[in-house]
Amino acid sequence: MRRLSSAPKGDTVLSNPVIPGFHPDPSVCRVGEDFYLVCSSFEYYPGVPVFHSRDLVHWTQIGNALDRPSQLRLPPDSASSGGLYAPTLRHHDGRFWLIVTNVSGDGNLLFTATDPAGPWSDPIPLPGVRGIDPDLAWDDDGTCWCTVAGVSQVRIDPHTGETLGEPQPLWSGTPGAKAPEAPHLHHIGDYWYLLIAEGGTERCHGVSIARGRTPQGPFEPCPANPILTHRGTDHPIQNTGHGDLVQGPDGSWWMVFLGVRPHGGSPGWHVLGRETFLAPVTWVDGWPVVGEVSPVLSPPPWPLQEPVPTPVRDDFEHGELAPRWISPRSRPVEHCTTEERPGWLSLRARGDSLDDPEAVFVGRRQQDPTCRVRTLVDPAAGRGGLAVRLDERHHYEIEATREEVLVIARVGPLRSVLASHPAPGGPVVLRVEVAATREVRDPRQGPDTVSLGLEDAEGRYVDLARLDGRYLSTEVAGGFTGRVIGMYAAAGTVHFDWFDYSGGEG
Ligand code: 6LW
Repeated sequence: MRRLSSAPKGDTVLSNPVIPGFHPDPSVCRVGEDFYLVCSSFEYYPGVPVFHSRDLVHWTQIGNALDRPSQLRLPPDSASSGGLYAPTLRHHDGRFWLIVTNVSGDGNLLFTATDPAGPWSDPIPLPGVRGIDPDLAWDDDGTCWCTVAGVSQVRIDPHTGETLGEPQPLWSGTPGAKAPEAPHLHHIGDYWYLLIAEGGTERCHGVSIARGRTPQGPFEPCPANPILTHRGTDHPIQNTGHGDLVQGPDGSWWMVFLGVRPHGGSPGWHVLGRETFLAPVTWVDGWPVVGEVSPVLSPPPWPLQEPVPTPVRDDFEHGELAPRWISPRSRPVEHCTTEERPGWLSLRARGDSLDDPEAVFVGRRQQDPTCRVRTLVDPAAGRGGLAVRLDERHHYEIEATREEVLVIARVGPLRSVLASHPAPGGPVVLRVEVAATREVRDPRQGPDTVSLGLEDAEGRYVDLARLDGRYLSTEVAGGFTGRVIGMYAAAGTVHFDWFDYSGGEG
């Protein structure tokens, strides 16, 4: 809905972010006419969403690379915003290679696949590679270099995970700038380019680059560094950084990178997490120059593909959940199944509220600043409902039992029941409406309003609470994720017939 809309003259408007919602740390590669892209997924299971595109503008999620317990272990005590950080995706020697850090225990892991939609291999551990944000690059003679945040590099055998030699420091970015990270090494023309992020992933984020004649350097920094940053500007897209480069089949160059869209007054709150944006890249004197970053994209110089719209409704008629559905830490079938009651998603509680890291929650990323979400829930054998989740300590929910419908808010150490309403009896439609702040009349105004309620027997919305969305923002909660909206069970078994998500403008 938001991705393509009609401009006044009937032209097509292409929106940036190209992958909206909590999809940070993009890494991209091209094989022939196909582009593939992966993102970080932190504490969510399955992990590392994989996207496909033919035009770099319209992306379709084709899977999650780590979708089996043998690939992704996120123990119950693993922290939110822990888990999987900053993958790199490459195609080499007829295979796809994915390297990612599981900061919640398993460290750096390598996976391979012939089809990026999966299945991906079991992990090849890399115990000798220390540091986050691992990158993979192959020299002309087949030597494989793994480069990590810091920035340092070590030669590895990607088939065994063995390190061959000691890590060597490469280039740490602008002197004094914090957090040199997100390295990606590309061989372009006569140079090896080392792209990094620096300044931290908040408002000072940026992308800088250096080049050398070999993958090991020495590296000469670009005189125009940072080549991308929005620090100190009032641009509607902030925190731009953590990029990767890719060349189109026509020879043009592009950067994918993360950014956020803050709303509201001061200091500005972003609620959708860090999203994936696209910008054109040109080359001047052997250095990349990042073109305009705009919420409206200029069309790339090739035919655009027909976008594949995400259906508004999931009706759970099919056994497998679509890849957009994610859960904190794990999703055992004993707790989440479409088999128990055909055409319904059944969730069996583990933990008695969303405060519990093991709570049974199945959600999808909020991808639009303004959106409406509805679900039909049958609480006859339990207690559960519809929640907007940032982490265990920050969530709003509307919860149904046989007797009543409650609105609950958890913000940091505080937990409150804010409203209650008698249950209408039988299955009930619960609703969440998020309205982004369009005009700031008060510098203290929050980013959006989250209202939670139910539908009466005539389908009319009964609004039970209207809450300031800032408490479910990254600026308040901290961390690296974004809002996920979904269904949960807090006692017994709760059945969901369907779930609608529709995004609006603004
Ligand atoms: C990631 C680092 C970063 O590892 O944030 O924005 C960290 N960049 O590169 C978490 O996504």
